[in-house]
Amino acid sequence: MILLWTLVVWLQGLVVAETHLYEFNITTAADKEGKTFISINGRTDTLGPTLRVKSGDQVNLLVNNEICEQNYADALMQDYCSTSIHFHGLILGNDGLLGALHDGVPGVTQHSIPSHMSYWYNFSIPKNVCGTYWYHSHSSVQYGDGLRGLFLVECEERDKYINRVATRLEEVGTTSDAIAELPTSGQDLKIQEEVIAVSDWYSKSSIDILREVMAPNGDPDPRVEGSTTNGDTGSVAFVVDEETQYIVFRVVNMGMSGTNVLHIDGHRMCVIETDGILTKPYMVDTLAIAPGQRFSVLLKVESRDPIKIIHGCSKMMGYITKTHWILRSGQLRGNAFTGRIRDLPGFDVAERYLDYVPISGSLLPEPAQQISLDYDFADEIREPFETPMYVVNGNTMNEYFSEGLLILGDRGRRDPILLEAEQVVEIAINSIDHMRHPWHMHGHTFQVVSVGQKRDGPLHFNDADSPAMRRYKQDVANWGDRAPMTRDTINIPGHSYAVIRFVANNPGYWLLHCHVEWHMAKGLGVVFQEGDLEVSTLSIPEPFEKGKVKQEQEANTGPTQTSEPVSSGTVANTGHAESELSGYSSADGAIEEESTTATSKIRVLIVYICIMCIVNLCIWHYGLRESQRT
Ligand SMILES: *[C@@H]1O[C@H](CO)[C@@H](O)[C@H](O)[C@H]1NC(C)=O
Ligand SMILES: *[C@@H]1O[C@H](CO)[C@@H](O)[C@H](O)[C@H]1NC(C)=O
Ligand SMILES: [Cu+2]
Repeated sequence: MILLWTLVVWLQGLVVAETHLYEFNITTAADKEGKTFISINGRTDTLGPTLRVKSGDQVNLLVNNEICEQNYADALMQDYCSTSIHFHGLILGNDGLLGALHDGVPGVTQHSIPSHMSYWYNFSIPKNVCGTYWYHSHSSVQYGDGLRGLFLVECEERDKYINRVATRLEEVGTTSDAIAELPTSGQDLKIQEEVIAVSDWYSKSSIDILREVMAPNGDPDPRVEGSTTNGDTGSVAFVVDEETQYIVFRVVNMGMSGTNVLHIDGHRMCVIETDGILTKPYMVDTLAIAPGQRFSVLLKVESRDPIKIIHGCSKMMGYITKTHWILRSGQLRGNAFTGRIRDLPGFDVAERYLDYVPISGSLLPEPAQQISLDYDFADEIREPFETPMYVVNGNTMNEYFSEGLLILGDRGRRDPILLEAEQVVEIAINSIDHMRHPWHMHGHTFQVVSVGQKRDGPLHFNDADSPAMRRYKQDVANWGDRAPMTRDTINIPGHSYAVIRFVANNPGYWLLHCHVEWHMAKGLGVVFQEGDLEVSTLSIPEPFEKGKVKQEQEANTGPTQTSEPVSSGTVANTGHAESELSGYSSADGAIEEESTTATSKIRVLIVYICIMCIVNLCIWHYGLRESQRT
């Protein structure tokens, strides 16, 4: 019986995994005001199609780079023409390839995709990856111009968890902050999902701003002039279904610079996810989201009237303020919010690292390696960049890069910082300058062991008695064996620090950098080398010319690719990429190949028949035993 049961579970595993074939035609276009932007599959705003998959699925994404077509080539800087895609927060690498090879950082783990060339990003989503992610270009300043979008990973565990939290909120209400004692299973509640993707906005295109930022007297903080929500520069409305009781908002800051703030009038939000990690439910009045960060919040819809969503996008002084709406079908918007963002209840842009803790796990053991990184803006011309740059321990990030690929052993003017393989590593990221910066780590989610308050100063592990060291020690003691907030992007206040901890068990080359796009261009980041890679065994995917591949494949007889193992759920490949890609149906710009779906259906049918056979066998078997007994 156990054998049969295992078989059924195994077969179900086969059905669930699906292959998603996507194609991005990336071009440059001009909007009504003549501003240049990057369009994916003909879209008219700076938000690409949403990719929505399940844990365990296979993603095959074909990128065709036509950014510098025709008349734009001259107007744009050459390095703006090549491209790449980074899957922000996704920790990959269970498909026999190094996860690093799918990380999408040109010069580090992949070749840039030149103009008129194509590239495949093929990877499977590990079973334990589930939550809210996004993809964006890691080349030049392309993502602010539109080469970005949501990457949502669904799983049953998450859905069930949300349902359990909602069920608990039904019992205890939303007044206390921490929500404890979740039921083991949820009630039947109507929960609707919505996405809020926010960004800062500028009247010039990013490439034009970059020219100014990189000028000899360039300001690293260009003036934020507006904000966008789900690609829209205006006010957005979320229409609630008649029977909806709860809304789960997936909130993403895809911006270039500002922290964003959300408050839902007359309501509290229950935080349940930080950057792909489910958290113990925690109620807040106002949520702060740094560039690169994601949250999921659960909202009990407590009114049938229009509900204001108050949205602040920070600029140098104050906030760009917008009012969005939660409406019932047929309702009209009311009066916009006219108050100050800073006066919102519970307003605080500091990381709530003590409150947003994961549902399970514990503090990683004492680190084997500790690194302090001091970052600052060096206000003097730095060669060969001919502009002032940011430095981390004296180096700008650009100095780690070479003409070749770090992962193939090529080196720039600085060697990557070595992480001790398989060890617990702790990094203190120290802000010497006075600004708040959001830091993003590639290849890992990390535990946020400690975050300083403004003016706590830097944390140096050999300095036993600094304000930072005292807070750090207190935090470590506080955690005991509880797991600290876990995520991949963290906002660090000025003249302060954050300490992150992770296990260096993901071989590759990884960036740790500020996610302010202008600061990254000015070198604010470092490159780590993790593990010893046997370069000779790596097979690095190459950009290719689409037309050429087609001809070569037609010349070949028989399949050019062995079909993937069935357990990963991939459809047998014919090797004819071109013919596979025809017959796309377009839903929200995200393209799924129809034959994939069809094959999945056939597989579902086969599995169904198998299960029915097993059930029949069981009935027959027990029937036999029964009749023997009588
Ligand atoms: C991308 O462009 C090619 C060539 O023009 C076209 O065949 C294909 O359908 C396009 N794909 C999408 C998703 O728009
Ligand atoms: C990626 O997947 C496509 C379509 O399944 C296939 O044609 C292509 O050869 C794969 N490329 C790589 C580099 O794995
Ligand atoms: Cu920064």
